[in-house]
Amino acid sequence: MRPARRAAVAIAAGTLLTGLAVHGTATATAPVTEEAARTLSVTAPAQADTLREAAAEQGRFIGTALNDALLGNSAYTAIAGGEFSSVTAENAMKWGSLESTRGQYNWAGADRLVEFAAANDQQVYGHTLVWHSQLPGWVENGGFAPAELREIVDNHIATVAGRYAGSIDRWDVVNEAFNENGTFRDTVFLRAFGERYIADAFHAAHAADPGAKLFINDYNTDGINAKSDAMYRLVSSLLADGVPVHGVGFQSHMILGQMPASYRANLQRFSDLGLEVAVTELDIRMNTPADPTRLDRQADQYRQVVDDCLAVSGCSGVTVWGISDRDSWIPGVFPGEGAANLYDDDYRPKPAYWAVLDAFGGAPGPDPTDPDPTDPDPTDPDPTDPTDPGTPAGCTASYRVLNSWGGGSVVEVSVTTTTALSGWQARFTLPSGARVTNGWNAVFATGGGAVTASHVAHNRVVPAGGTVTFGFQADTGAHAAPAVALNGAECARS
Ligand code: 9MR
Repeated sequence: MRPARRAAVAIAAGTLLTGLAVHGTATATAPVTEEAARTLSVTAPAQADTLREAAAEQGRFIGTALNDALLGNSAYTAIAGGEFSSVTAENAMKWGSLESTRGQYNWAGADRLVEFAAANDQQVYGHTLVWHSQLPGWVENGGFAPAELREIVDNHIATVAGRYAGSIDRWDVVNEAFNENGTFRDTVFLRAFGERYIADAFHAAHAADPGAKLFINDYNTDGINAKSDAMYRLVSSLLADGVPVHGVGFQSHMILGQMPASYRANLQRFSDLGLEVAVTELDIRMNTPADPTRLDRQADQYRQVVDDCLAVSGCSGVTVWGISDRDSWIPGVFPGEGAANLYDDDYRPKPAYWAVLDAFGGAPGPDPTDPDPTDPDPTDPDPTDPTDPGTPAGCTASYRVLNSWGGGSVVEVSVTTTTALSGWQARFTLPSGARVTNGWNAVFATGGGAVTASHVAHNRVVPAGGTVTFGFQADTGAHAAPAVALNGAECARS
């Protein structure tokens, strides 16, 4: 069965965060009114204020690795859908996740990712078809004769790439094929077939999904060194042999202060072969706890990566490996290190986020001289501090249950403010401890039925007389509209 791409768009379009998307959703449920159009115009940014908008203006994608287990977390999905234009499955498309038992596939996580991407108008970066790690024991230790292993590998590639054909923009066909000294890594595949397993995998992937761009991906190939030289020789010979290889992925798991000086030149030489290059798993780790000096240096290093990608015409985009520091693989593998991502443990954007946004030509971040840079305006609510309601605003609010069923409802809230805001929180209470399960145009926190909806980047600034509209799905059926308070002041109903 192919994932229901169209259905997913209709169901989950609400997780989109762009202005366009909001009105796309409105179209599905109610005609776009003149008032709605005005709302769009007051919130439309002069300069891109999400990573995905800014990157798109440069003709690049900005991606993240999605952790399937976190797709129920609304703060996580709001960022994943709103800020990124490409998603890679952090684990869900690996052989060990999909086919831990021979011939028995578990598609649930990979399907969810593809559906999430369709709902959020995102590209999908498939990761990964042939890799020595996260390989099920039955493949690794099966003791198969080469002919049988050939069939197993071909079947796996045909089944996985075939299932998602048309939904995947790029596939990491082969991952981490090299040792640090540039020799081929000793794997079950190399032992059975020699290095031709790589060309064979590309042919098999191309046959299964002729539309996908096929990549080879590795780590510690970020600068010019023995390992990236070996990668360069390999892809040159694959191209010469007519193997359908289209791109090289540079994982870029970096250490603070250790950006290879030859990073740009390295990307460039692969681009000069006519290949696409992409930064595929970027993170920049440091000793923890992080401090402001290290976070600023990290921001500079992130900026440098984006600058280098933008300077290389074949560089199609940058994927960061996960959203927040809290969800990163680093602390588990490198104890005492972490803080490697663009968002902190509480999903607040770090200096690195603002640097990436700025490097892509987006809106400038907070003023570095601001004593509380996470609080957009001390007179308005600090989105990171639930006890700071900011300056109360005069407001009117409408709370509309658009749709409901036994255990769920879809709600849209519109709030019009009499005073200009540069940051806002709307609060209201759901019946008997119900929760927001996902939402759009705001970040939601729920506790005991009380809901706080805080602005997101694109609707942070609201002029006097302006309206913000956000919505959510709740795990409670039809219910009466509660009072809505904006920045601590209860709004008149409209
Ligand atoms: O981030 C992934 C982590 O959750 C897994 O446990 C790990 C298993 O090997 O893989 C991590 O992702 C890796 C990626 O698939 C390939 N390049 C290195 C990444 C970090 O280890």
